[in-house]
Amino acid sequence: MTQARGLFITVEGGEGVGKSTNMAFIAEQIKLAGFDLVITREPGGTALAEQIRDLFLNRRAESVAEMTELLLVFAARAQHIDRIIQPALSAGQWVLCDRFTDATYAYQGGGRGLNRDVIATLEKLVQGELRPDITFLLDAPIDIGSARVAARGAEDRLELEQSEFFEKVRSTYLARVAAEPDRFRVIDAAQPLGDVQSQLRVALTPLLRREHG
Ligand code: Z5A
Repeated sequence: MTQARGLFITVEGGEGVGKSTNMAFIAEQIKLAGFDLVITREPGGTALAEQIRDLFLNRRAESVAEMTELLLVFAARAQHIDRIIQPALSAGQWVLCDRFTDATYAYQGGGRGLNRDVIATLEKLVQGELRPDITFLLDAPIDIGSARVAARGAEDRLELEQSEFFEKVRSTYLARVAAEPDRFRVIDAAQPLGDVQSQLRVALTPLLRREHG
């Protein structure tokens, strides 16, 4: 019997909306339901891709060209898919990934203004047919996320951007939800953490009723 492909779940949203906090909650629910889970993130997920993440995020004197930024995230993604995501899914494991290509459309497309068709071309080249099955979008007004990040301190290169950039990121995410409503589960991340996790639990319940591979 051929192995059923695992479920590919991604978590997206602007800065400070609570992705890291809620990744742990989602992972716990999936594991409690008995599924074999790989938890990972982008950019990153392998040693080489994490090095690319550092190149991508570290603050530096030299400004980073928009196309360089785009190619760095797709270089990291190519490695991550080949070494981690695709093997896990093929083996029937579930993959839970903190950000994926929706972030590229939101940040490099919406935020930086790079052409959407160029991103789509790279998406097809690097990913083939691979797309997330389900995406949780943690959505909150940008001032809420910014305040949470500021309280945490030590901002990376992208977190230094102005609010206009983050408004474009948020509106691009919401436009993607409108274009693919079946894939996205939008969570109101402005609520207290307990309420955010209640929303996540409701959204996860039907997924966790699936048969084990
Ligand atoms: N990027 C890109 O440009 N293109 C791409 O293709 C990809 C990524 C894949 C790294 O992502 C950067 O890469 C990111 C986009 C870019 N840049 N930005 N900005 P990252 O995921 O590592 O960084 P981030 O988006 O900035 O995430 P973050 O700063 O780590 O925030 P978070 O994970 O969403 O939030 P958190 O750490 O879980 O929570 C922040 C604080 O808020 C923390 O103290 C929590 O305890 C608190 N918190 C969380 N939820 C709540 C609620 N509900 N109430 C109150 N307080 C809360």
